Amino acid sequence: MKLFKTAKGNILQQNDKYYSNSSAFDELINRENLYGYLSSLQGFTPITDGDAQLILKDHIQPPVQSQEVWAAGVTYLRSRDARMEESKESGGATFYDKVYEAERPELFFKSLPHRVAGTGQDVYIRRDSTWNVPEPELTLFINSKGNIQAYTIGNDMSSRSIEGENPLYLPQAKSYERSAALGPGLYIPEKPVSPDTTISMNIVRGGKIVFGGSIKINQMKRSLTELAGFLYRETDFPTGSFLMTGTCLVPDNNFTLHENDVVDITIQDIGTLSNRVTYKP
Ligand code: DO4
Ligand code: MG
Repeated sequence: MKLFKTAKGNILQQNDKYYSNSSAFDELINRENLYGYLSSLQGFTPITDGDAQLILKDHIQPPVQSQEVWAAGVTYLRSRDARMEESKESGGATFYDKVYEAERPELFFKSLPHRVAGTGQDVYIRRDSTWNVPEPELTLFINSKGNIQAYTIGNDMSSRSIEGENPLYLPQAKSYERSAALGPGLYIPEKPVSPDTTISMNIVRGGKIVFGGSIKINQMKRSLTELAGFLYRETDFPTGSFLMTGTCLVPDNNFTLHENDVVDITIQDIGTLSNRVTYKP
């Protein structure tokens, strides 16, 4: 089933029927057995398909209220190779190789909730960066007890020129206004997502696809529970957290995003996250 946060309340989609509810999103999602709770439809009222579609079209928000957004890096071989290449001049390449093999994963703080874009909203590229890319990532919603309860789509917008110049610049390459997009909603399955789940990304410029690709999450070096476990080792998240799990779709080195490009990321069963690229006004 899917849960959407909107400016008109929460909308649940279950077996092709829609229900609405006005609970605070934080309280609604931070549970053990979120699937079981939502299946009971407690506190939800049926609404028509037409009403639900209208609300979702005009009022959808990113599926986050007070949660921090974190990200894992170098969880796929393709990401390790891309980082090693971009940072070879700075002497930083070896760190990516080491972290790919190490027991401890790379985890970094990505965004506070107010900087996150939802589907249909703009994401930003930095004016002080010459090489900007989107990173399509399966994203976990982990409750305050550290258990994965739901999934969404994440775009870890990144400056590869800043990251490549010096690994210590990672926070500036990764964390700035609208550098994170999440959505369209939360996907809450009864069982964990299948390793055969596919992530696809199209980047559209002037109506033409300038990058397209897809991968399966079974290419990831680490398990989803391992990443969640490291994030919660010595850190509390009272309302839960979001964790982007790393990218495997990396456009060629001569590709950089342009203003007005549209990035569409689709993950099987979850939906499509669509964002236009622009500069911070
Ligand atoms: O270490 C740099 C960031 C890696 C990353 O964001 C990814 O692999 O997705
Ligand atoms: Mg990433």
